[in-house]
Amino acid sequence: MSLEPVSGGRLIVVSNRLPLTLRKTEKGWITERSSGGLASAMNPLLRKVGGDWIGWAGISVEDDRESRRSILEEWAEKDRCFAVDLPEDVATGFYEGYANQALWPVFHNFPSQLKFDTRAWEAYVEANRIFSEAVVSRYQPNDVIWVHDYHLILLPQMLRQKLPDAAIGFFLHIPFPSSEIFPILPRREELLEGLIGADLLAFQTHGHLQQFRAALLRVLGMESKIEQVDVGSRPVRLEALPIGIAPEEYTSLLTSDRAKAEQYSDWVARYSGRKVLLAVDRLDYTKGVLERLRAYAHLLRSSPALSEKVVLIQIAVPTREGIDTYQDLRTEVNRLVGEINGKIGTPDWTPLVYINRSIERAELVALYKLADVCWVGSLRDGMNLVAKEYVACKAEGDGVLVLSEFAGAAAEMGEALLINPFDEERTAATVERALALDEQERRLRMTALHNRVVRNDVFHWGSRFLTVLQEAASKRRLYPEAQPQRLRTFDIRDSYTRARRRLLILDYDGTLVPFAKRPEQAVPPPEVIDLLNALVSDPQNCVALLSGRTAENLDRWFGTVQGMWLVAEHGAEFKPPYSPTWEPLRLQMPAEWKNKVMPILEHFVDRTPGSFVEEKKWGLVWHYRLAEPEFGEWLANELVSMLEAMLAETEVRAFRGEKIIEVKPVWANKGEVLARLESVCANPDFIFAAGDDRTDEDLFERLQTDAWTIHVGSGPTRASYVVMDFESLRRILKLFAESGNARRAS
Ligand code: ADQ
Repeated sequence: MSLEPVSGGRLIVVSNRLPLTLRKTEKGWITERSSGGLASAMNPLLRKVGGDWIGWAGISVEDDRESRRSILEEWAEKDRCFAVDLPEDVATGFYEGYANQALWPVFHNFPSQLKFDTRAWEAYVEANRIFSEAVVSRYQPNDVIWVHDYHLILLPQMLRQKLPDAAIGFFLHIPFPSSEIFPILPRREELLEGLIGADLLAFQTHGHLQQFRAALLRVLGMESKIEQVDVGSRPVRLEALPIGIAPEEYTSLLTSDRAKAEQYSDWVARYSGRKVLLAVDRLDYTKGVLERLRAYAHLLRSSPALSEKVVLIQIAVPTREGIDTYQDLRTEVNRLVGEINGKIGTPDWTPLVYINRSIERAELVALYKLADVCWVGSLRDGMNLVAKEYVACKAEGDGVLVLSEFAGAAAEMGEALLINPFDEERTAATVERALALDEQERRLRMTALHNRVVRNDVFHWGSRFLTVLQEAASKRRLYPEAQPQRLRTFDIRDSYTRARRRLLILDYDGTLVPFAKRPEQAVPPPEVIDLLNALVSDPQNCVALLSGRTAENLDRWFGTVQGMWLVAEHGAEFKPPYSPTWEPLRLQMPAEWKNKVMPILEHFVDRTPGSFVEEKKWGLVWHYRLAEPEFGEWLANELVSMLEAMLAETEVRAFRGEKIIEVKPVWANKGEVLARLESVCANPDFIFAAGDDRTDEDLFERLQTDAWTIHVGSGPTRASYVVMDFESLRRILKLFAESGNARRAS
């Protein structure tokens, strides 16, 4: 797989931090490697692919700008790392404020840690804007832009406005929260709108992707497919792409670094006779360090046989220390470390080795190699690279991974021993089991994990992201050509007149007549009945009226139009011309699901003055045209989210229509009926289909490109043509009727 943009352009990576960080020492500014998962993963990838990296270089104040400048220039020249400078107040509000005290906690399901203030939000917007300018200034046509993570959620849309044609991808490294929690976030609409400016949105797991789709539906009322959401007529591709590591960055270190190899031998001697448990985390409350320490204390207290036989090495890198919560966490961790060693340790045994600093990569690898068990206890984590790094260092198949089921890694590392880190007692029991696992099982599990981590490495991930992004961008570029055109009456009349066999498929509400306040008020006026009679009277025509209405309703209104196909409830049943009876499209009974869904809809009726439920044979419809518009839309989103979860395993779905939510079987759709119509009206050389809402889109999608598919009204559509309203459509049908009459007369 290739990693280079096929467009011939360059790759521009944008993330909050660069892989290099500036640190002020007594001697002045020095360059250090950045810590954290994003830098660990992207650094090797970018070294291989080549490309520019745009990111923030850390807080700077006016008087030290000059002294930093030469270092930043060197970064740009040597490493192609381009630093964005943020004014100090913007940087603080953006990074410590909205990004890390609003987005981080809420995205990790810790709403109680949410702190919001408007100034921090404004700083977040401003920082994203400054980033967008930095990208625009480097961008050249055909470049591919890859935006990373929660700090830059507004960036895709900002870039789309400035660079409408650019290929823009976004990867979220952290989880996406459930649709119950996401709406808590102040400015949630802007966040979602920011994201959907991209061509590709990728998440660590399918679970996160599903939660994102649920949030889109609930907050913006936007429906999506599993792999795509349409923003107007612009498609946005959705993907789950679990990140990997560069295994050889770890495995090569033990052999290449002699000093570390010696240190490793020292450690092996020091811990001989003891089992080593290892934990490596940024000191963040989402990583479950406190919970781990408590579970460890529980284990030691409940299993005295382990006394002096095990050691837990906990590496904790300081992080975000400007934020109070992190300082409190550090204090509590320190207290617990003291308590465990003080109360459980002996003169010959320190049960817990606590290292509260960043360590070198080679040292980390030596520890991975040494550890009998790696204990990843995240309360919530996008992926967790430590789990993968440990496994990569276990080529011989020794070692056991204990992994939190709430880390994204759990979705693809099923051979690990999974824990619920909130359950102290059972976690302790699982760790005990890990320590005692027999060799055969250990090898079996570790070999499977190791092979997978090596196979699905970060290059594989990067290459897949860039391939999908470029596919998505080229698909979008094709879309404008597929935009519906205005219908030219001359062309269609000409085509109609020349045709020998015609299939005309018409929707009713919103297409032939305007919407009425209540469904029963939309009685067809005589003009429409005359028009339909004129069309069916032409023996070359096969006319079908496809509606969401019930069979009984269609009979009552169109029973006098002889020779027309009637299709009721979006395709659930139909009546051929001159037939006295209705036939179901599938030989099925309307199912019992209605008994479960009806009480929910009734509950929504109670909550929404002016709304009501219509019961059909095959479906149920909640109408809210008369409800207060904003409240109605909000409740409609709620209702669809609730029904989607409830009906997930069934063949019934909730569909949004024009001020309605319709619950019906998936197979009852206009696209399915088409096959039946085409089998009776064989080989038509003129196919005409007109409709105004989403149910008609199923039909347009099924029809070949040479069919005349007409969307009535505004909004996105797959139809080839649009007309303004029902009156415009009637004018076209009148033209058809007149040209038929004229021909017969001549
Ligand atoms: P992080 O939250 O930073 O990343 P993680 O995936 O565990 O979490 O990555 C941490 C990285 O830092 C690892 O590469 C690890 O080796 C390194 N590291 C940790 N402690 C260290 C120490 N003391 N010294 C040196 N290095 C240390 C975010 C998301 C994760 C997601 C990654 C990548 O929160 O869920 O896996 O991005 O997408």
